[in-house]
Amino acid sequence: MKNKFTKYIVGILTLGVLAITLSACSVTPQKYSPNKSVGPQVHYTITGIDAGAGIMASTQKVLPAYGLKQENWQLQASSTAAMCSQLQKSIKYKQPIVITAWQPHWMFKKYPIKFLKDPKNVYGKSEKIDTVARKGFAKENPGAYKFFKQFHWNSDMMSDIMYKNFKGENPQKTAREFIKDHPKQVKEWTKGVPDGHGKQVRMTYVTWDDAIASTNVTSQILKDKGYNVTTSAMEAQPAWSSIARGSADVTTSAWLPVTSGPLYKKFKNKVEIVTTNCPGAKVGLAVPKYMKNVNSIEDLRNK
Ligand code: PBE
Repeated sequence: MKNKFTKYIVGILTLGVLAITLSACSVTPQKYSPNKSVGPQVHYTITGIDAGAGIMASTQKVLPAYGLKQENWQLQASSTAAMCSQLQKSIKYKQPIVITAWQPHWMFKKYPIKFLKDPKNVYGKSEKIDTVARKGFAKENPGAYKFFKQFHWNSDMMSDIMYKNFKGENPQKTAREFIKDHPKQVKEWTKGVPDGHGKQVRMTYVTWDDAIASTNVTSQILKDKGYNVTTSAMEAQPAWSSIARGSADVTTSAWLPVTSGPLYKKFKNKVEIVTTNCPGAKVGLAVPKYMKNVNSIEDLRNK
């Protein structure tokens, strides 16, 4: 009798614990509510990317500039991939999320998101992607320099490449396909560029999607022209300092004037801006389009 009773109690307890555990696991955050302030809905958190990115530094300036610091908003560092998978999950359940975003990038092709207005222009009025070389590169390697001076493309071309890479295509293969599909552009970029005869070109880049795209395309074209091109992936700070020191020659992924601005300022005397290779870039915060009442960074503040 006693034994039976104990079993009964143990059974009830087990069920109880199980029920609590299951319900805890299945708690999904609430859907976005247009009638409530955004802050509490996202736990005053902006989902960001790797800490070394320029967009992270700019966002740290956004917090005080828009009065979000007082509300204890914080910027959470992660990675582009982690941020995008968080975004994807939120979109699936129509939950609120605020992310750091930039264009050109495939995220605007894949997800229904919108940039928030930045009336204080903390992220800059008009960003562009520049090619930056060490001082002396033009003189010592005029052929390759000429190519980089002539290398200009646009956001659409870049986004197409980035999206293919995102879907799992090999970036070198994507670059070769792009070169094959754009003979006119490649001809313009290589016009008057002499054969490299094995001359070395050392490129640096950070493994951000845009830099992977431009580094693969340019290095492949120069290789086809007979140059001996090396590409080294590193963090943003070493990528710039190696060019400044002269242990690397060139990078095609400087977001200026604002996003990579702090690094440019630091190394300005030792580097040269060769050209703008992609105009019309944009950096800022973004939210899913269903967050109807959030259209400006100013809308993040409690009403
Ligand atoms: N990005 C992409 C980088 C540059 C390229 C905007 C994430 C950044 O420094 O923030």
